[in-house]
Amino acid sequence: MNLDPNNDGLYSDQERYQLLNFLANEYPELEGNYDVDNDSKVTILEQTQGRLPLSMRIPERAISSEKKVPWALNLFPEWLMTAYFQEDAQVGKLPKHSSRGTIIANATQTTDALQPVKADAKKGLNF
Ligand SMILES: [Ca+2]
Repeated sequence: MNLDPNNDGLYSDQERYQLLNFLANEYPELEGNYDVDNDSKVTILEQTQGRLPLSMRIPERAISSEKKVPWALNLFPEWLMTAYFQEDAQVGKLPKHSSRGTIIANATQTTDALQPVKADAKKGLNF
């Protein structure tokens, strides 16, 4: 079972769709119409709107299951109030950085000399 085929350590909307299908097959009480717009992706909004957080609904027997779901920082997006991912930034200077999470607070830095820089796709941001 590979729930992170793009291997970036996060759940994309396509991967979240697969993750929720897997969980619904393993734990029928988690079944739900997550993919509201039928695009074979599940956004965080689709996952969370109108229901309790996934982390509160996963049954206790999942802890002892042989089938483990890979951990990712955004496995339970409801835990992320505001998070900034290097994947959301383009290489180069960053006058702004979009956030993810329950509270969206996009970061901006208008002073050119103080703008962080992303030098490479997977080497973080330098402040
Ligand atoms: Ca969808």
